Amino acid sequence: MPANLSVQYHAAEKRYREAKDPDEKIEALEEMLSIMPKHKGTDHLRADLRTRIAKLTAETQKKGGKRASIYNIHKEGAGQVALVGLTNAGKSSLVALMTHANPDIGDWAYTTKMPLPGMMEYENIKIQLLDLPALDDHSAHTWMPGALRRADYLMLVIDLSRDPLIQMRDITDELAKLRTGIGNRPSDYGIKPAIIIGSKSDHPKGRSNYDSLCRKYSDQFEIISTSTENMVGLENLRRLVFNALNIIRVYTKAPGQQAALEKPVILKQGSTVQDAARQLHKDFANELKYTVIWGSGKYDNQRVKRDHILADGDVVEFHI
Ligand SMILES: Nc1nc2c(ncn2[C@@H]2O[C@H](COP(=O)(O)OP(=O)(O)OP(=O)(O)O)[C@@H](O)[C@H]2O)c(=O)[nH]1
Ligand SMILES: [Mg+2]
Repeated sequence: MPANLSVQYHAAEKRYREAKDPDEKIEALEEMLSIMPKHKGTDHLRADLRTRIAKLTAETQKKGGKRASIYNIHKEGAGQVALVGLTNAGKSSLVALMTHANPDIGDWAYTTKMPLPGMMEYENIKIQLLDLPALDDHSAHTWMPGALRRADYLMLVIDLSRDPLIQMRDITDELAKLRTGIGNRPSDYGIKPAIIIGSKSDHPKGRSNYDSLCRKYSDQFEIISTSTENMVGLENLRRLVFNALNIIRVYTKAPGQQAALEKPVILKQGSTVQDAARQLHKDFANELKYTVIWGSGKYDNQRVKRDHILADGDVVEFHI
């Protein structure tokens, strides 16, 4: 075992050894895997962790795997964005408005008890929003680290009717307890990318609280404000989430056919023609003779090499 594994790794390993049920063991193993540095010296150990996770997952599935499936929300769409914040910040109200999901909303504390996914439409794609219990609801802290780790992005929901800076401090502290880092504060657990939504901008103090939030945090996070009461800022929210995910939409077509513009292939920003081909079929990329593209090339209808970097909206025609 490499000698330089962190204190956090050993803490996770201890949790793994002491865990009673397979789901807890899987959680701990996933955490060990996410903490472990990725280089040649850890290849073996990482493969071993993956094997153990696969074995345990197969076992829990055989037994019905109820607990795992309740808290482990299956990812769908172009990315998963988890909503985090203190109680009553307006997380569930946003999910209710932006998706077809039906979360409970209430002005009492700790309304949301379980993770609840909803699909948010952005132009021709869907992005999954994940409503979560309040970060200060400690009864959810057993399973929240896993949910936060699996999410692609965090949406910090800050209630603009209350002091935003105190909320940010409390959120950062609770996230640290949940073994998740954000922004430029040093973290032992790796930093999860995050955006900030200032909610309840309709409140009389909304504007000044938004301004003080931006003054302190706009160098670390993208920040916008919304009101589900007045329906303000919701289109900005869709666009901000899409941009944050760093994804592009590429339309593939066969020669002589129309591109399916309603069915983009979703790729990471910086992906190449070869990556797009591989997404269609894993062997397809090897058989590529040449590719013609419309969009980010210098000219439309241009032949490009397989390492050509694609842009959002490109149409790609593969010739094999
Ligand atoms: N004025 C105003 N009130 C809002 C807005 N969004 C939510 N609320 C109210 O804030 C309260 C809490 O909303 P929720 O959406 O349940 O908050 P939450 O963050 O999901 O709360 P927990 O589930 O307890 O973590 C409710 O009474 C909502 O009606 C808003 O934009 N403006
Ligand atoms: Mg809620």
